[in-house]
Amino acid sequence: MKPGYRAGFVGLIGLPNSGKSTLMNALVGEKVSIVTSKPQTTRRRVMGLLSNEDMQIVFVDAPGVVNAKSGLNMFLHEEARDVISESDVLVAVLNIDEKSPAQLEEILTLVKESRKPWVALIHKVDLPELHRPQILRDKLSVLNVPIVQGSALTEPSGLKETLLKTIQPLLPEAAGPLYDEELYTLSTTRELCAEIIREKCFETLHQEVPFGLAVKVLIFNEESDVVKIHSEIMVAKENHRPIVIGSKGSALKKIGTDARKEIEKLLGEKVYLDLQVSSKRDWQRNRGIMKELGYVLPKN
Ligand SMILES: Nc1nc2c(ncn2[C@@H]2O[C@H](COP(=O)(O)OP(=O)(O)OP(=O)(O)O)[C@@H](O)[C@H]2O)c(=O)[nH]1
Ligand SMILES: [Mg+2]
Repeated sequence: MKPGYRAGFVGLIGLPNSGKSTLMNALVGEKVSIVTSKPQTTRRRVMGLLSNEDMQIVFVDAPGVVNAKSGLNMFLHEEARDVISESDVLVAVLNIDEKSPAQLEEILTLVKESRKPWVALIHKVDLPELHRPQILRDKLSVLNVPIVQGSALTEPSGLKETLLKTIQPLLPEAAGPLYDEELYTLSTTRELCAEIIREKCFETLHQEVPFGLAVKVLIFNEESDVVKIHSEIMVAKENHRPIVIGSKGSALKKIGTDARKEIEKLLGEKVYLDLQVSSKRDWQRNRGIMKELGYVLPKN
């Protein structure tokens, strides 16, 4: 390895909808994290890897920071805080369209209190400038922290270059990479498929339905020329089932077709996708089901 080689975990921390997953995908150059226009899309940390001759970064895309003391939202709250404590470097993703300055302050406080090296990213600067960015810059200017600004949506490569230059010196020195340099994510294929299906549910369904919905891949069979995937879409209320299915099955058909096309692209193979919709009342408050879905709550 070159002298000065560095490697480590970089947590992307911000409010829901601040563009963390979009940024993660831009940095890694692959779609590893799902993106929707709805807040609270990311539910569990997603790791995306970037390796070059100078460094290996494991970017950790965290759920948006929310305050909650129970159920799924408490899991999101804990997950974001765990990512903060387990990262070597943090990027505070501060979106200029955030309506609540108090919540942006909260992100800054969380990141500062971690005492980790961090970078402030003023994000979504392609949006029309209101008075907010200047207030944000003024606040940041007294914190003695590197400030980067950009848009992962409209200028991903410029933002990537600037962010990497800023992050590299903050990473720990390392004898070599932490993971195989060919890897671009630590998610399993099953997890990626379940997330793609969930993304299509978020895109197709509205109001509270997507927030109470979870996806589990039950069977993933690659033995024939067509990959067979059977998956369950779980809703938290019985009256959400007919909404997910839609009139004459139209909503479920759209979710299935959109998800199948994207999974086929991911796998480079033909896919048969079967989706069943089940309802498990208030699963977001049931520790057993949450654990099965990988949303593990702390004991107390
Ligand atoms: N205008 C603009 N929109 C962006 C930018 N980055 C992301 N978005 C949009 O913002 C929305 C949320 O993006 P995500 O990447 O899912 O945001 P997130 O922070 O991961 O959200 P959660 O997972 O819910 O916490 C999507 O509609 C994106 O297309 C940006 O740089 N500019
Ligand atoms: Mg996200």
